[in-house]
Amino acid sequence: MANESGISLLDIKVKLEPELEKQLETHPETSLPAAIPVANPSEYEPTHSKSPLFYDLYERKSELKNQTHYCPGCGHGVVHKLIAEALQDLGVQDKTIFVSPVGCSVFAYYYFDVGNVQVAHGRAPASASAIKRSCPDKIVISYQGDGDLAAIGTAEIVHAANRGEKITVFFVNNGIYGMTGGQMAPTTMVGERSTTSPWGRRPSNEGFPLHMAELLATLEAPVYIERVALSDNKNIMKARRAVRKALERQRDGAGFSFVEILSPCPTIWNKDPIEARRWIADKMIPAFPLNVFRDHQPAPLAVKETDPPQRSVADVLGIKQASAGITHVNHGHRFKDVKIKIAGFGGQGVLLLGQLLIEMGMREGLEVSWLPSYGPEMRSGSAHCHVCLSKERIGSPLVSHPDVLVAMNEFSLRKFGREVVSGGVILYNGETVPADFSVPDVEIVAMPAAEIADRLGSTKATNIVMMGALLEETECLSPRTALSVLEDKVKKLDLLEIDRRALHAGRLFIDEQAHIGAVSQPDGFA
Ligand SMILES: Cc1ncc(C[n+]2csc(CCOP(=O)(O)OP(=O)(O)O)c2C)c(N)n1
Ligand code: SF4
Repeated sequence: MANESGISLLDIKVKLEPELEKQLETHPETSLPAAIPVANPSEYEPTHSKSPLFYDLYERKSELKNQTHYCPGCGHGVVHKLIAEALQDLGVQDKTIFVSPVGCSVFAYYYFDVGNVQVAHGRAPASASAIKRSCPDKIVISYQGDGDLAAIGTAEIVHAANRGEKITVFFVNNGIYGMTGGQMAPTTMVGERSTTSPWGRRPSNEGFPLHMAELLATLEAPVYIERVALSDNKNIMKARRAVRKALERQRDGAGFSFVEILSPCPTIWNKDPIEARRWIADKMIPAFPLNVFRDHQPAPLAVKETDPPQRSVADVLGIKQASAGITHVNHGHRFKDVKIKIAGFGGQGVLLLGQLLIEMGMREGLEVSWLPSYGPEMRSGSAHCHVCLSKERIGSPLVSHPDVLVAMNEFSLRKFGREVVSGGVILYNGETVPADFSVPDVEIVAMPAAEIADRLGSTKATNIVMMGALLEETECLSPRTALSVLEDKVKKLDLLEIDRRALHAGRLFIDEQAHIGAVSQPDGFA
């Protein structure tokens, strides 16, 4: 084991040998010297030191500063070391991205001095896939426990492997949920006790353990799959080679590589570190045989594939490029940011209205966000969306307290009306505001938008009537931009004509009817 200066005790002992002998002569009654002289680190050349892949300092709370996050004898530390040394030898520290999920494995980000991303429970292979596809030159590692990978994340790992994502997955299998105190994992062995299988795992009740390496080896795409164990030094050296090989495969641009590591969890197993290692050898290896299940170079694809067309994101999404398409509007934006909530039933164009607004915002050079929210019943179930238009970067797309609420029905008015900020506006699609409803210091405009749209030729245009009203009432975006967005988005000419008139009608309603005696905000928006 290395001390803080990276010099092993063995090195010190060798260098001190003559000194020790002299002291033993003067104190023959003890086998230890009276005082071991303090070694001067500058006199020694370290033969073994901490991998530079690890941070110099492991940050911990002051009362825990002398220990790592891992329990004594935990396998995570050993696996960390093997990975760090392999990355160092491959010279890929600066291009490695480590994806840590939930469980004791999450602590990896306190130790590895590489790019670190933390993701939701079980989702590491999905996130790692996205990262690798966006940054194909990076080495992307998904580091997962067995609860994480084989329970909550079963789908993610199977599909990432099946797609042959060019990532490396290190699967630390300790047969239990470590971090949460020892619940049964999919890998818990038959007869093994856990807090949720106190009588031992029974196949009749909890099913058989999942063998992930074997399961993934039934798929065509993976290029390398091996199971190794941290039971003794010999097996640790095999694990070292497996870790290295998996990373080399990724470096060489091959496909999905996976190393399952049988690893001790002395704390939950209630064993000391030595017993825990012995238990791996005696119990786990027979149940999870060590093997190379797959080791081949990627075979040429049987089906000829054409490269996807290289198009910009804006082009694929049908968005006009911000710089090319910015419309310079006369009024300028008088607000820093506007938060809008649009709510109603599915089918009322609630989500679409939000999308149209952010498209307009983009064309006017604003930062925008749109967050939809709807239940399982999209059509006729309730739906709402959050829209932010801002001159600055948007921190969160969630709108808890809107400046403007567009309530497409009474249910939404009652549900979200009281969230509107003081000085804000509610645009309500209804003849009149219900007598028993009011919000202090908020302007409520009731307008029969559905009727207006119906008269114009289609109730489908109700949302566009509301949009016209919103633009006129708040002046947050230019009607000219609205028209150009509608012209681009609405393909049916007859519907486009109705939408044009609906936009105009909504604006007119605010100008000629709603504003008689209504109060506008001094600067458009507070
Ligand atoms: C979505 C979600 N569900 C459950 C949890 C609680 N949780 C935290 S860690 C953990 C178990 C992790 O076990 P494992 O993946 O085996 O890792 P280990 O701690 O043994 O390394 C669970 C269930 C959570 N954080 N998030
Ligand atoms: S609970 Fe188990 S897996 Fe977690 S740090 Fe402790 S020994 Fe390691």
